[in-house]
Amino acid sequence: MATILPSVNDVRVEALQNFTEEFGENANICVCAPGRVNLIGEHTDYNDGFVLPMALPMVTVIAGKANQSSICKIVSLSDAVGTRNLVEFDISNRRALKPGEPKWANYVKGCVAKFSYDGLVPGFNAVILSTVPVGAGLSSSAALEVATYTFLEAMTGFVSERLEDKALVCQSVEHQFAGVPCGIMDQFISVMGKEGHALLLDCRDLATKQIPMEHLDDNLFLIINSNAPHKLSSSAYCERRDSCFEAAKLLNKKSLRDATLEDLEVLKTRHCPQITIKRARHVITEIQRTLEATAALESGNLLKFGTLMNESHDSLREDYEVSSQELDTLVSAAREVDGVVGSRLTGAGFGGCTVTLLRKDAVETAIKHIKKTYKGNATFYIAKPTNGARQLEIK
Ligand code: NG1
Repeated sequence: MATILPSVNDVRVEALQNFTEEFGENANICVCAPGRVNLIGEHTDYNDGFVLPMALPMVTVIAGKANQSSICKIVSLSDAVGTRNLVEFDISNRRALKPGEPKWANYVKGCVAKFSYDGLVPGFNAVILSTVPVGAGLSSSAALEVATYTFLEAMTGFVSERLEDKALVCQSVEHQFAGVPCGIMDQFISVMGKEGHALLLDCRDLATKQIPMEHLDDNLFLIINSNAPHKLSSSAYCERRDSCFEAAKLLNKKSLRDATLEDLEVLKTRHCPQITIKRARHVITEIQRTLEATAALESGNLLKFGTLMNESHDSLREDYEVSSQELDTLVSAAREVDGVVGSRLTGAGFGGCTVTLLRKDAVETAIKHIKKTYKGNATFYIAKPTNGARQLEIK
């Protein structure tokens, strides 16, 4: 059986109750922001390419209230950061806030520091509760940033005019307060997710297109968490990013978005290391696959979509070298099941999750077969596309 996630409403109610227990009064603001699964377009966001993520019913909820002081008192109850974690910090000079310990609080501090509002941001009490697993490639960090930013908007009444700007500020928090030089995909989808849709995002000009998932008919996306967290991911992520920038520079191009397969031959003549050529080949082919996959989804050609998912995984394994034994086992076991249309790793790689497109009537057989084959303890979730960050009722 796939794991049944608590509904957003359940998480909301629990967060509000916990706030009352922690602070002895009721919260007057409650917000949530979702994690995401990327269907295709991996390691393309920082190369100005295309990505196709969708927002998940896994969410980070923040319940809170301004507290008439300049102190933020925040309790995190997320699985992510242990059972109960309290942090306090002074925001009288919020622009001067710096990252520190505990690490999880840096996402909150960063948003307070960078919130694009010139007025006074009051201190506040808050409870954070999340169902987005950490280190699984489902964007728990973006969910926390975007939820915090949405909370600040609700508290101050200062709402970003353009959703793009909100996502960009949250990305800069990830860069400067978490030290992760990520692309723009995670924050965009957490802000802009739409029920029943995936989001095609052009990471160069930030143009977006909501892609309806109505053609899925009797099929669905299954997320499988290997529960093997991202290993080596931050150093390996930076190395690959640097290789891509190096390849673009050798080609005198702004980014690999502008490169073609012919350029791989040019790289050979410019003494480019073989490994850099492989990295570039993944990015160039993945950008193309993402566009083809979007067209396939729009026209209901799911077989084509599945084939492209498989090719994406193979390219991530062979050329980008970000898969792992656990992810490869999950993907190949899934592909052995009748009714599976395509399967690939999702997110940065080196652990985390896979995403599989399959017929609804094949789900139980697939889960059984994968559990038998996979030595670790995998968790299975059915992925339904949901809305992006929003305010929730406080009643
Ligand atoms: P995950 O898998 O959530 O860590 C990372 C980056 C994305 C993107 C993907 C690969 C972070 C926070 N996000 O996602 O921007 O580059 O890898 O497609 O590192």
